[in-house]
Amino acid sequence: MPQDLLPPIVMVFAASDPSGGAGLQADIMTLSSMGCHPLSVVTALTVQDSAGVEDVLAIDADWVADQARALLEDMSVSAFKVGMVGSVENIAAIAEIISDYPDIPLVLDPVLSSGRGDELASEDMISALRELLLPQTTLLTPNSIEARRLALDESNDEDDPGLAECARRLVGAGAEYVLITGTHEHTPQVVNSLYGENGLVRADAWERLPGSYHGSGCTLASAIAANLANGLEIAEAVRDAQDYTWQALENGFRPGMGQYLPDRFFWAREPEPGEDA
Ligand code: PXL
Repeated sequence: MPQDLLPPIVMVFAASDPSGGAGLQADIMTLSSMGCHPLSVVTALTVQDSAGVEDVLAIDADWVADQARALLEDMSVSAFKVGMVGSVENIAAIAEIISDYPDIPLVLDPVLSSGRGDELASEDMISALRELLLPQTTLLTPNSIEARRLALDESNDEDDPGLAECARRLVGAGAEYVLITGTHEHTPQVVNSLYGENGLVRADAWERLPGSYHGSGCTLASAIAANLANGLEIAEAVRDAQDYTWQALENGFRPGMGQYLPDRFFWAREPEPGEDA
């Protein structure tokens, strides 16, 4: 294959979700479905099913750093994506590596808890994300709950200042752009809002789907990373990735007794014209 026909390469730092719903597996499927080649650096292992997370084992930070360094000395990456990190030490290791590649876009999905509410990040990890990774982030993709947790000063019991103000603070803390997803807001449609240094850049409203999904945030953040790696500008990357994610959710399936999983390869299972659905 000629070198200029290489698929764009995206390095993800994420935790294994053996259910294939969220985490590293969601990232690998999404990036592959969108024409990229994923490099997968494991930050933690989890024990979980489609309902929730039972246990987490963080990988040693030296192992996280070694997995990434070996690949980065061998290949050129077009984007980084960071999901669940596992420990404060892992955040420090990832931040140090990414600081050596200031021109490569970084999508940071701040995974703080599972869909069921299992805690996946401690307060120390939230502080470390804010201090070490936010200043290097091209696009932060919190849901509205994560945006409030990252932006609010919990020490002085502040009232909710609204999502636009949370975004303003997160940009102030160093993120170039912030996409706050609105699934958890009590609105008829799901409204996802992209903010930059001058405030709102775009807002997209989507029909609210009836199911409860495992891995929608990972899918969206990876789809954006794929689009950035494919050369799209941020607003277009965000819009197109929402469209892809919405279709993956609409085609979601329920393999167990818990949540629905997105079908990141919905296009491969669509009937051909003339074929019965
Ligand atoms: O959806 C966030 C997420 C990311 N990564 C892993 C997870 C989860 C949610 O459960 O388990 C490994």
